[in-house]
Amino acid sequence: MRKQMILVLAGLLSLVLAACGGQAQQAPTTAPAQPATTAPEQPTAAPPASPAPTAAPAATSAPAGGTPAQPAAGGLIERILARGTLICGVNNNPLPGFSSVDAAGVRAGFDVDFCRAIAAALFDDPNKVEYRPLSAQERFTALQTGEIDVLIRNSTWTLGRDGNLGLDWAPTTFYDGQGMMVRKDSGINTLEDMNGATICVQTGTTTELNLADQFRARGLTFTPVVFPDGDATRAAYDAGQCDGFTTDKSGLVSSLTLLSNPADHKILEVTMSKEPLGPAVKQGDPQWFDAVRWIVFATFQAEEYGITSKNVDEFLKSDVPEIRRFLGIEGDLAKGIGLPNDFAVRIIRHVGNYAEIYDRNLGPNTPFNLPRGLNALYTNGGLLYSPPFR
Ligand SMILES: N[C@@H](CCC(=O)N[C@@H](CS)C(=O)NCC(=O)O)C(=O)O
Repeated sequence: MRKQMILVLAGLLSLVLAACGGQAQQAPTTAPAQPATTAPEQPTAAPPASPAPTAAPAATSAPAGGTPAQPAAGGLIERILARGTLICGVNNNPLPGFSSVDAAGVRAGFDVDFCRAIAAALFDDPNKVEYRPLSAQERFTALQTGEIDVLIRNSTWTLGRDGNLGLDWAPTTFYDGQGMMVRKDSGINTLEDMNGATICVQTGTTTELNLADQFRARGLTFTPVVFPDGDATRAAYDAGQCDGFTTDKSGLVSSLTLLSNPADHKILEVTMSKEPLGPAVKQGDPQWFDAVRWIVFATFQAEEYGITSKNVDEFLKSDVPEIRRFLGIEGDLAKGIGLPNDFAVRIIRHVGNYAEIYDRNLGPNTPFNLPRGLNALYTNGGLLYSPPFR
């Protein structure tokens, strides 16, 4: 009996550590049988737990433009198309700018737009998405069990998560880093001013681990005040229970708008970590992984070419070979990744290129007005770079 208890406790601990990006080894095959408990916004039957990985069909010549998708038999793309909606895992708490639901019940944000881009590529309809709100703790289990097709929830790509949790990350859509928020009247300007401070932090995140590393490296002590969800963490800081509140800088900028007196707070200059955020899928379906990757790349490439939702019809008349290939007017490039040849056109028309997505949610006409920084194209000094569409 005691032995059983110890085993159960050890199992639970390894799950928590794995979700936190810690050392626990959790191979995909040992994924817990129970899907994440969060109720879907629009319930749909969950797909089978283990998609059978199938090789992509061999490329054959096919007509250009609007070529039907060639999804691998038994693969996730085929099942998503048959289901008629993409199941996209998103944040369960409001993260304005990234994922939140407005008064009319419409979900919007930067992460949400990438769910919409995938639906646009698959269905020519960005609304064919069922959003599955997930907490930090639930998110990776939901992928492992097949409850969701893709996770787009401010989730950092790390070696431990990629390897030990049996996941794959698509290209980073938002290069972020961990920050620290404090009250303006606290006299705190650097982490060094925070020796002995209490810090509100969320469990199940890279944040919790980075915080400990950063303070230890600087020889500083702190008391973590830990919460399982973002709303509670922010509320505790807002209520004055902590001297500092730490998470991704995107999360801080977003949370600032939800505090009772945003003007009373500031985000320190320091960046404590690298937080490359992007869509994640379950390992084992290479065609689906490729499709999600190239959908993200298409948003970068469209920006590089200057193709937008407003001018895409003009570009469809282009006689420049690389533009014609990118838009699927010529060739049959997308067939091998199970997408229709015009998938880039569908994304651009319905959701826009990367700059349009960024500006709509985080740009100068939003409350966030976030400079592009690392999230600029490589041609503008940033890190966004698409491999060739050839
Ligand atoms: N990028 C980090 C942090 C992600 C994260 O969960 N951030 C918090 C704070 S912004 C959040 O989204 N909280 C909402 C919630 O879990 O309820 C990670 O992948 O671990």
